[in-house]
Amino acid sequence: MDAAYKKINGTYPDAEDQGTGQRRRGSMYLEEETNKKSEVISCIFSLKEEVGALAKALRLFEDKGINLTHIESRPARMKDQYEFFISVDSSCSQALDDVIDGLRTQISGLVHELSRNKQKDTVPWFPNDIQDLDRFANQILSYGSELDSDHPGFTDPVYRARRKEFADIAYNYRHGQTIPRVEYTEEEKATWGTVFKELKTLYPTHACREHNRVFPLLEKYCGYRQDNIPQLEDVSRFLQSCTGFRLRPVAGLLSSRDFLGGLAFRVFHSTQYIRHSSKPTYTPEPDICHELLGHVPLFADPSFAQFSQEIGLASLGAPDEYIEKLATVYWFTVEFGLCKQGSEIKAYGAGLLSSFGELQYCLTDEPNILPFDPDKTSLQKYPITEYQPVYFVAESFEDAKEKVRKFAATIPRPFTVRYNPYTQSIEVLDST
Ligand code: HBI
Ligand code: NLE
Ligand code: FE
Repeated sequence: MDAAYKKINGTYPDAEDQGTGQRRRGSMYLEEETNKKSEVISCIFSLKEEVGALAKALRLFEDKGINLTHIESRPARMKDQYEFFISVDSSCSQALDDVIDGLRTQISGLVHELSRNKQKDTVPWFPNDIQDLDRFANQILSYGSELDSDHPGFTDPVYRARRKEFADIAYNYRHGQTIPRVEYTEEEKATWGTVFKELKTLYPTHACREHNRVFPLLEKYCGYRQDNIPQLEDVSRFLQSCTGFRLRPVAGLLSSRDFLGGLAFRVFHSTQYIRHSSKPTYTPEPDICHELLGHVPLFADPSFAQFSQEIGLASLGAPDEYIEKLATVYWFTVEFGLCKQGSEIKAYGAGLLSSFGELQYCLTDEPNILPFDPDKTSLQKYPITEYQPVYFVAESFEDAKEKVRKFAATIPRPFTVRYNPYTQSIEVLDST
């Protein structure tokens, strides 16, 4: 396993689920997820809640000699139904076809296959309807073991147990539900307080004007305060009233394809847990500080919201190598972007606006600053566990949007897509 991200199909961070990640020192670069050799195949099937239903389904796997590497259950959207999420190794690919057939005909009408080695020349699956995003919940990635073992929370059993509570909220969440409120501990509130206070003193000089314009509204309407961690539900409602963007809780990192797909629907997958108290300055993982202080203010800005959705729409059904490029464009804009404002350069990337360490660093003369140009930016390598050595500066959100649109037009797709906000679904227009 050589990828910086690795699929664990489960709850973060579970040592039992960790494979043997190759250790590399110094900077760790994001590698193409698509180069993973050993694929896992997953599927979800639903069963009526009755005695023996699961045993019957599992017998199909047993009969074909398939070894399940993962199984979990959750209540289905339909009443009296349970969903089972299972994974098998890709060596079972052929036998799994038979089992899926068997499930469909004998036991459960509803079987969704989630990740199968893609055949050449086929368009990768993408969500068509906002409810389809429910299918992403179990597809969580972990950083490689280098990060896990370096992670200050890795050896803290209390922190790990807490992370599992948050993961369960996200796994059970369905589109349209109210996001469960969380009572944060005193320690968690103290961590938030430190991050909030330090960042608030930097924003007037370091953050872009759009961020500074929205921040007071979040203080007024969403409970943004040093002594209070705002609730995702309240923030999501606020965002919906500004730009139609909404939040949905997520247990950890999604694949680039899934994550960008959410943006096409103006849905932002948001973590709910907070970083470990020992390192408030910078964490490589997204956490609630990152989402609420970094991302949320900009998703309330109409021009930026549209820019983000355009990246999402461009990703739908795109070939793997273009997903990689779009994810890189996303990284250097939405996550770590700088922009010109008058004669100055300011930060608009959420990864900068949520780290009081990197926010200061990014405007010193230490890093390299290059002009934003998707053709070049999309090819730039970057570390994911330390301050960025390179940043790209956009002329404005409008200019960045125009450039990304031109770039997206070069993605080979036999169709174009349009979002229909009335039905919250994707319209596919044949362009062949
Ligand atoms: N998943 N939950 C979550 N949050 C992110 O910010 C995120 C992600 N997956 C990928 C990702 N960000 C980006 O780095 C790009 O790959 C899109
Ligand atoms: N480094 C950021 C922070 O410390 O808030 C998080 C980045 C998530 C991609
Ligand atoms: Fe982020």
